[in-house]
Amino acid sequence: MSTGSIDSRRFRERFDEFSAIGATEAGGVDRPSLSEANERARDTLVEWFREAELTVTIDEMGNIFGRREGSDPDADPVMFGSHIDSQYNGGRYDGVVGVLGALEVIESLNDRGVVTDRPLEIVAWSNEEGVRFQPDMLGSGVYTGVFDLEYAYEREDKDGTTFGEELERIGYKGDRPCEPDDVHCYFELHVEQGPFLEQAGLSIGVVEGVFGFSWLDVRFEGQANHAGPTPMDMRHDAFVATAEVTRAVRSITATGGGDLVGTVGSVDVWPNAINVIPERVEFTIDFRSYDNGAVDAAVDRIREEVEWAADREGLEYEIEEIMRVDADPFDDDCIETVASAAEASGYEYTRLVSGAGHDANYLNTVAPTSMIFVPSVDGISHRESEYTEWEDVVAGTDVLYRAVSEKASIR
Ligand code: HGY
Ligand code: MN
Ligand code: MN
Repeated sequence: MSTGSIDSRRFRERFDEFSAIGATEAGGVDRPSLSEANERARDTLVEWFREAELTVTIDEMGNIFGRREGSDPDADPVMFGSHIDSQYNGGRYDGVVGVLGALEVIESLNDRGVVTDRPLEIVAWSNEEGVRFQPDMLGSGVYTGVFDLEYAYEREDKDGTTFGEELERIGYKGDRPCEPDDVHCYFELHVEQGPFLEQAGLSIGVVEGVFGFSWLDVRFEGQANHAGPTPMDMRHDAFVATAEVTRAVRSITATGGGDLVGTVGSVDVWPNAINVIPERVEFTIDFRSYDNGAVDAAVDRIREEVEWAADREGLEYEIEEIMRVDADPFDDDCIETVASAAEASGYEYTRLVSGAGHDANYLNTVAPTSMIFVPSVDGISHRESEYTEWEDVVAGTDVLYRAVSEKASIR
């Protein structure tokens, strides 16, 4: 059944088949970057891209590109896509809606025999989530020159395996140079991963920009000792300092103003035993805001809090900023193209900025960029129960089809 510009049934069947790859009992997916499930998902996608008569290329970072020629071979392509790696036990929609939605746009153009003026290039970026290998948006970050290839290949997971080794092992270390092409513009369809569209009762979000964010790695080093006989005034407890810094993150965001958010998401305690005073704790801090100054101030403040907590407890400490992305607005013309596409499709929409990071953050540094959001039920994401109503996925893909078609025609 075709609604608007795309074939909802075909798209749904493909989405369900893809969701079965690395599916979890609770209805999510476990397809972290370069894992066995991610490899199977990649293989499936490459097969589907080829069936859609796309010319498939894989670059040095394992980014997967599918190209459809236009009538003007010299014209810069319209690029659109997202990512297919997931959180550990994450949601089925995060990233995948943007990649399979892009493929559905290609299939629908094929159905109609439409030849666009400009070439089209759809893409699945590697390592967007940044949970197994930090930082996130690594594939698009190398493509846009934010990171160099060697840095990316050396990223290690918690077992000490490197990104480069894993990319080689799964056969996705391609030979297409991972560097920016002349791209006419970039669109990304994505689930909102927040509550605003659902609260507003709208299917479409026209995204005007993405929060800036900072990721910090903190390490406290104290002294393991017996939890029983060691008097409290003789302790150097790495976890107590961690708890104090975590409270400080919360108080900084409470007073940091505006949309500042802060999270301590990953904590490794050693030796992590019930009757041993924690000797070492390594943990992460994630600050975000659409105001770059607010993120800078939060990072400066937490550096002080880390030092004070270490002093109070008599600990060694290290703090390293492992990633910093600036917030910056998307391209006005691309934003208006998405808004007009939503109007032409008959969807009400609102304009908003994204609290989640996306590959579009980096594409925005090399090509005019904007995004299309569709609602997340209960604002849930990065969780197996992540869910978006299918008609909203279709609506977003409809808008993507129109926005891409608009930009792919040369007047
Ligand atoms: O962290 C993020 O916002 C994205 O999911 N990588
Ligand atoms: Mn995502
Ligand atoms: Mn995500």
